[in-house]
Amino acid sequence: MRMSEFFLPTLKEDPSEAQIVSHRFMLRAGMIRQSSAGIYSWLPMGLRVLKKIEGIVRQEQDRAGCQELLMPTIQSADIWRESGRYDDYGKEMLRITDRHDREMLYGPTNEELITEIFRESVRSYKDLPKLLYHIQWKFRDEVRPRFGVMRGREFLMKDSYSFDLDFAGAKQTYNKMFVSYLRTFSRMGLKAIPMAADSGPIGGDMSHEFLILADTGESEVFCHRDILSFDVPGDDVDYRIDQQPVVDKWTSLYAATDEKHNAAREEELGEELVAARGIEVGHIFYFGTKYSKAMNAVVASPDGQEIPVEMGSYGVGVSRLVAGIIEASHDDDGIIWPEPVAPFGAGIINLRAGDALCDTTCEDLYSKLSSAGLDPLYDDRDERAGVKFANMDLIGLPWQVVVGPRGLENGMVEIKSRATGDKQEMTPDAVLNKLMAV
Ligand code: 5CA
Repeated sequence: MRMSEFFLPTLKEDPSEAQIVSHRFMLRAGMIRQSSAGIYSWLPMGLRVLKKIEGIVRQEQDRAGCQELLMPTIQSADIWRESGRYDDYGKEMLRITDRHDREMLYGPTNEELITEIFRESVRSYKDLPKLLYHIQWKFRDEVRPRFGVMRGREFLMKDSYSFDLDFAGAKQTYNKMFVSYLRTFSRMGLKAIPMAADSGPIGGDMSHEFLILADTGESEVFCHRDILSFDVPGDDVDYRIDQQPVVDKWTSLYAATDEKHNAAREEELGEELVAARGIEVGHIFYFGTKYSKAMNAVVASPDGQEIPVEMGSYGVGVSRLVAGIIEASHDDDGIIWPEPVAPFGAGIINLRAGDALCDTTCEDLYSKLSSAGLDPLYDDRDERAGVKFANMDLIGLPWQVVVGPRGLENGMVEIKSRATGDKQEMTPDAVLNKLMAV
């Protein structure tokens, strides 16, 4: 992409409505624009990151044997009456009446709809287990939408739903999702800590939240410092084997949100206790037969009896993650994208657009990096160097290749790592080799 053609409305000044750093940088870096309270448009720069995050979430769900489908945003009130949640959900639910006076709603979550799909199609224990997910916009009419996409009203969620014959199977599925979440967040450069949690309006009796640590997190969290250095299972993870040992390890040390925190542990753990703030990026639930009983989702068991299926649900805040990653990775000048979620692989800064040698060197780098699939963003604008540097730091691409007349006298360009600030002079060919190797 050439910056001169890119739709990138950056802001020089800090927007006054932004209270936290991710909101400020998302607005300034031209990623999002508010359309109404808690509802945002995703501009090209923001959408690129959202898609990258979605891609990682999808890969890790698929790897764990979860199958993608797509349910609508608008649901019928009828199924929510069956589960008993239509009234319970209160004002958070956006209710709509269609032209035939039928009551509809914009889905805040999908337990009811997936249970309806399941009960119409699955009859026998032989079809179990099943694990399904979708990535779809949700709406919750939050009392206080704030912090940009961190707590929006409309937000993108990945939600998975599991169906098992018995508790043992359901627990194994829960463990699998637990481990796939550790992997998902780790691939985005995040350290997410699972913490036992209350299940709230979703219900059930086993639940973990996944929190990333950041100063601006909404919840106060406490954990044993050793959890921060636990290993996450690698690409060779085998989900056919029960992941209970991994779950046991990750839940063996103290970790709690303020709701569940036991102050007595502070003295006991002393120096080993980390008190910080956290952002909830995922939440998993086992709720047994809560929905299957209420909505009559039954299967024939091996001995011919009809029994309600055991269920769980597993959510990732996809749009919240965009803000969460920025909270965890930035400096005073802007965002520092971890490579796997960066909107572009590298930026090329032409310090003197119009200079023949600068232009041809940049064009050559641009076309070779593009062919190599590195997706470069080329700042070809006729702007001052200071403006270009500030812009590139703000949008936070992992690598910046700086091409200027002085370096080119010796055939050299400069490459800078956004994360470390390290700069190295090298030939354009050496830059290509270096970037292709990362
Ligand atoms: N049905 C279950 C699991 S699929 C569920 O809805 N869980 S949840 O309520 O915990 O939401 C899942 C994730 O969505 C949360 O962990 C959080 O990361 C994200 N999320 C929830 N509310 C919002 C919001 N208002 N804005 C942005 N992200 C949100």
